[in-house]
Amino acid sequence: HFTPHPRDVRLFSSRDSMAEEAKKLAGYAAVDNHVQNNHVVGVGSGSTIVFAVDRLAERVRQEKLNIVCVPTSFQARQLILQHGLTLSDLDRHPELDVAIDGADEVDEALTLIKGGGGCLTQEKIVAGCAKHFIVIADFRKDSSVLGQQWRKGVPIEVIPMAYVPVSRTIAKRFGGEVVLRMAVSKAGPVVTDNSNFILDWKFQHAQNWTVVNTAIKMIPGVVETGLFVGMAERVYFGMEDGTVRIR
Ligand code: ABF
Repeated sequence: HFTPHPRDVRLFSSRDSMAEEAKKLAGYAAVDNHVQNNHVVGVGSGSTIVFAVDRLAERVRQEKLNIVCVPTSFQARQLILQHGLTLSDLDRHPELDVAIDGADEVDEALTLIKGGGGCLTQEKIVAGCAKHFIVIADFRKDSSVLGQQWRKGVPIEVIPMAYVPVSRTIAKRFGGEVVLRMAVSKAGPVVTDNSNFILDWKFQHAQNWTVVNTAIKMIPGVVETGLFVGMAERVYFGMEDGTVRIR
């Protein structure tokens, strides 16, 4: 067991609480700048989006906005309902004005790694239906090259029966290591909202993400990758100094 020195405990928790504040700054700024009356809004997953939904609900109440929300996950659906927002889906609203979502890592070109929470497929579908896809994140997600901040690899959703051949193909063609994501209890694999498994591909070095993303998607059994290439229009980073940096 690792027991940190009391001095470091204080350091850790202050960085963490700074990150929480930063998530809030990013979430609030994105909602204030990109959501207007009569908008259909895609609601992402994770912990940062919680702040955006808080702000959205506040604005709906205060400004009497008419907003419809499309969720990217079971969690997002619960958030929308708990906040008393209007829940919809892609059947009724296949075209969204804006989608707002978190990310695990963002590089200079706005390429994202997403799916740390396992909701990448629905997140990519919803983002793809939005006129504007806006990402919110704290300063820890900002990276010049993917892999510097997020160490867990690229999440890939697969059909359960294909997880072994897909893992082998990816490792053989692109290097690195591919692991099946296990539940916290270790009793079995993580199962997604779509009843699939998640592989985490720990790549060794930066790649041409456009090429790699397309190639991985072509492997039979792959449902979706957590690489979001050329999708994000803008990223809001909450910073340690209390400002918001927009890329
Ligand atoms: C979703 O939640 C995911 O794609 C990403 O993995 C994660 C980000 O979560 P958080 O905001 O908690 O860092 O957006």
